[in-house]
Amino acid sequence: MTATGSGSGGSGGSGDAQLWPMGAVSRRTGIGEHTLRAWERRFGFPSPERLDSGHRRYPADQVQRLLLINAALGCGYRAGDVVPLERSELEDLLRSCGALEAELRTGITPAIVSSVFDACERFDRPALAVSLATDASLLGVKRFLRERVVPLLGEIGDAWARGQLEIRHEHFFSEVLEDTLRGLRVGLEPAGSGRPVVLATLPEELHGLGLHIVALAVAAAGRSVRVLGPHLPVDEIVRAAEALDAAAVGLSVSIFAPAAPTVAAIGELRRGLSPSTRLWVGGGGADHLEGLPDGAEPVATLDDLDLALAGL
Ligand code: B12
Repeated sequence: MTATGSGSGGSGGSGDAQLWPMGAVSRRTGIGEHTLRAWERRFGFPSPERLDSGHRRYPADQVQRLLLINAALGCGYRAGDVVPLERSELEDLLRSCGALEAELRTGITPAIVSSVFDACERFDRPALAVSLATDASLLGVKRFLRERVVPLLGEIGDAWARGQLEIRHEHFFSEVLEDTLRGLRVGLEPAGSGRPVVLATLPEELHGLGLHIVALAVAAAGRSVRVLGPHLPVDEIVRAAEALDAAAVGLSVSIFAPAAPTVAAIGELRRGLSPSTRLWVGGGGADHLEGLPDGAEPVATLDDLDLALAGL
């Protein structure tokens, strides 16, 4: 493959085919640019592609392998022992010294947060998309959602609230994340079975990412799922649920949602739905809703979702 264009180019989608510039690789892996060049000379790895300008561009699988190499160095191995190893050999090695688990258990670190903020500030879609796709493949869907996606959204929201990131950066992150979540779900959807879970937000609720998070979790659990999207009139949700013979309707309610109108809309929805359709109310705002009608079940977290799915 010939590398063309700048680091911001790329094919979109899950990001697998995209190439990382050296600075982004260094920031993501914690391995200095000088070291990356030295390993390339000495060990033949990494082996980036070159632009016409001579600049290096790294495929995503090499970035993943570099992450594992860095973990092995942290375990006490020398570069000469681990840089030439294939990914599966590195994983075996790390498993044997317990480092893979330790590395993954670290969850979200300041280095990850700052590399994500950095990519947002530069609107660097390839870096962000590949970083998310890499984490998803290393962690698996469940842990990716719990240990990366949800904490990162919290960090982005806080950074926006204190003026560190602007709304354009948050929108950019949300768009790339939504594409990533959708891309992961599409691969799982054909295997989904049973009456579907239908997901939406109520009118005026624009926080729709929760729907994509939950949809991916539902698809990963092997259930059929339909996302209707945010800001939907109650009777439209009712009709969709009817048409699909939904096993459950899941609402995502953000912490921003005003309690009284939200509870009223949930009551109207419950009355419109068939008694055989469960109504789950999730999201950061679900905890603050008092007086939920009978038959509307708070299912606030992804752990609660697992239990609710098991009970369908
Ligand atoms: C992205 C974002 C936006 C985007 C949304 C884009 C999109 N496509 O979704 C946009 C730009 C639209 C937006 C707008 C606004 N936002 Co906003 N936003 C966020 C941000 C950064 C992430 C939201 C998110 O997706 N969180 C992830 C969700 C999924 O987390 P969660 O709700 O806790 O849900 C968890 C579980 O409950 C579960 N879950 C979620 N849904 C469901 C559903 C079911 C059925 C189940 C089982 C589980 C489940 O999944 C999650 C995993 O644990 C948050 C920061 C944050 N900490 O959340 C701010 C935040 C929510 N926004 C905020 C604000 C103030 C706003 C605006 C008022 C800004 C403005 N002045 O215009 C508007 C309001 C728009 C509206 N009318 O709804 C504030 C709310 C503060 C407050 N206490 O009220 C926050 C907290 C930012 C902050 N730190 O100040 N926002």
